[in-house]
Amino acid sequence: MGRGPFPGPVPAYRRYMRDHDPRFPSSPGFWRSPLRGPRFTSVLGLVLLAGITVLFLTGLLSYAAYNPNLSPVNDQTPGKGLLGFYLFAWPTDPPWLYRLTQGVHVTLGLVLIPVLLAKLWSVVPRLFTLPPARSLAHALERISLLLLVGGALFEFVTGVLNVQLDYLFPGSFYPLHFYGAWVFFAAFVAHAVLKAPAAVRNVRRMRAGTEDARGGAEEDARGGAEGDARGGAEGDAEGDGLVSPRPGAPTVSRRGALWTVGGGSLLLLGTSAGRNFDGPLRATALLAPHGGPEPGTGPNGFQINKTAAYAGIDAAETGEDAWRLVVTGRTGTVRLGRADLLRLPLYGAALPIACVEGWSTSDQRWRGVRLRDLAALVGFDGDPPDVFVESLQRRGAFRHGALRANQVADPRSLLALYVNGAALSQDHGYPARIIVPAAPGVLNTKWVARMTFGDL
Ligand SMILES: Nc1nc2c(c(=O)[nH]1)N[C@H]1C(S)=C(S)[C@@H](COP(=O)(O)O)O[C@H]1N2
Ligand SMILES: [Mo]
Repeated sequence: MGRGPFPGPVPAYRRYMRDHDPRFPSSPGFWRSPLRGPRFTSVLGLVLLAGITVLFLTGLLSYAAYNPNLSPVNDQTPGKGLLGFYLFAWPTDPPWLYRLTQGVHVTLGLVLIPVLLAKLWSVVPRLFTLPPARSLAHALERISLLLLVGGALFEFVTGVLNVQLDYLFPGSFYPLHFYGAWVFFAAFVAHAVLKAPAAVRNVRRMRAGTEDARGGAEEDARGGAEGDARGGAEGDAEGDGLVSPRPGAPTVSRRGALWTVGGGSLLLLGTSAGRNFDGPLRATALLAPHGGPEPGTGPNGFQINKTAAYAGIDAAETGEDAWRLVVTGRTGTVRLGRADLLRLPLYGAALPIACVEGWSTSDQRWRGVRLRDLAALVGFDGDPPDVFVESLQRRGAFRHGALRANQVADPRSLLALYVNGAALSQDHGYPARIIVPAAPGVLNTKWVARMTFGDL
């Protein structure tokens, strides 16, 4: 085996060469790392099984948090049909709920990158296996793997581009990541159901300690052989064809390689997690666009998503004379200047901003008019409905959002005029912005111009 090309034009010879000549990636002998094998792949696979399940669930929660059913704006995914389901109205308690779920979604997604890459590396010989399909079943399995690998890369790449590059494609990210998630997760479930039992067995055997002392290639080879003896798919499906038949000298032990992957993940954790905290901790989020130092000090010195300049908000439109809030409801329309709002009862609420991009602030002390009091001004006493909020902003994303009745009813949901004892700064939404407990930051519309209460 593997001693060089077989001469001859006979197709059977060629096939033999293809499968046995180590110069071809389709031959197992081409792949020489002694790290590859069922155990290495299984450990990484089980980490991904747990991690990606959490990513999927927190992703679904984020979807639900967008109030996807409220027309006309929050979720405009075309043709979402049944996939647009969600199971409950997003609650307003605990107020840090979205900060937690989305912080976990984004941070965990980043942390899993080294694990995903190592897992793909560990099974890359399979990509080259020839013939591409031995049977219909085999063909279907390989297509499902294509969806699995393609889906994983797609979801991770779109996710990273979105959180790191400050919305590279704000309009299209949402449906792309949404549909990609369903394709990826369907393939992921099929794969996990097929492979998890063998992976668990492989890791158990590893735990049983047979490998640690001796390490590396020899063990994997034996593991693979054992599996084969017990009959391929059942025994060592994860290890099939992964163990190099002619391993090179080890440059790192399998344990060392796992530590390297884990170290990469820890590094990403250490340079990402800080985006969910304030002050010195945020400065540790070296990799995050919304990490780094706070934008200035003082009452308004906390993270800003889009500045007034970016959003094209002209100071002339927000001045006392120019700005009017237009509130519409059952009994008609009222127009209120900032001075009118200040004459209404004002309330305080300590609430965070938690962005879909996985950064958040700790609680800020907001002060303003309760949303339910505004609803009452236009004929909704006691039982406020949904509301559609529009900003002064004329172009770009996030300039409007729909809030559900339970969010309007919460006494902590405010049209905020002050934060931390000072008037809102232009960048934080002066003269007035929405702040709702537990809602994604994107629903906290800044520079509010118009609120329409009623069934959406
Ligand atoms: N009009 C308007 N409101 C907006 C946005 C925007 O771009 N325009 N960004 C939203 C997003 S995505 C977030 S996370 C929060 C951030 O609020 P902050 O900039 O005050 O921290 O504002 C929301 N409100
Ligand atoms: Mo956001």
